[in-house]
Amino acid sequence: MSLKLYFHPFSSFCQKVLAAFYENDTPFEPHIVDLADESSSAEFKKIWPIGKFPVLRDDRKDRTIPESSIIIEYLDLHYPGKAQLVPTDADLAWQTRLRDRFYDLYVNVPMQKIVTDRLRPAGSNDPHGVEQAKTLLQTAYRLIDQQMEATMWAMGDAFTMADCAAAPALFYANEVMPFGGTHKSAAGYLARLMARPSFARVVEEARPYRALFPK
Ligand SMILES: N[C@@H](CCC(=O)N[C@@H](CS)C(=O)NCC(=O)O)C(=O)O
Repeated sequence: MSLKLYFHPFSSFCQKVLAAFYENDTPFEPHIVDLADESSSAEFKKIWPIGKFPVLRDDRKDRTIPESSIIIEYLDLHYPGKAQLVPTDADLAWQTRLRDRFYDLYVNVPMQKIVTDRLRPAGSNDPHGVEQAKTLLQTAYRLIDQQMEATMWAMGDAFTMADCAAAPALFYANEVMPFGGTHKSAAGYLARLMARPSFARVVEEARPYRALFPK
């Protein structure tokens, strides 16, 4: 098999890419990376020294592709399927990328800040950083709520890369800072994402790892 995906099923950025793979039933060889395991982590860093996943390896083209959005763009270009995740229309494409960036940078990243702070050793927490992350998430929720008042998916009727980014970001953000009671349109959007077969499968496959989520 040409495509190998290095990932962890519980990681939000990996889930974004898994949703894209499952949208198109694109075959790949799964390589689960355990960053807590020294040898698994060292092996992975030989492929991508930055050490962040997901990373795609395409043996046929001899390419190593890190970064969730770039992986989805690469799949769309070289392994297209029934769902086109980045529109060919240039104007729709930049708007899709903008929304993808929005969910990564203003939902996923602050959500991770809140979660990973809980994993820090006692005495090394960053309460100021966590407060900033919560404020950013609050602003993002408001904008998402407004945007989703009248649309099905982030870009309208078509499910795109922006929805792949939104799904795990909103799913985990809702765990750390629930928005169901305050942002009804955003909550409706999350419910649609959860019901989407590609993401429902991602959530199901991550279920055995739920104990990793710090309370
Ligand atoms: N910009 C990257 C972010 C990837 C990322 O932050 N991945 C997390 C897991 S969700 C990770 O590898 N964390 C491990 C670490 O930072 O050591 C992308 O879009 O792929």
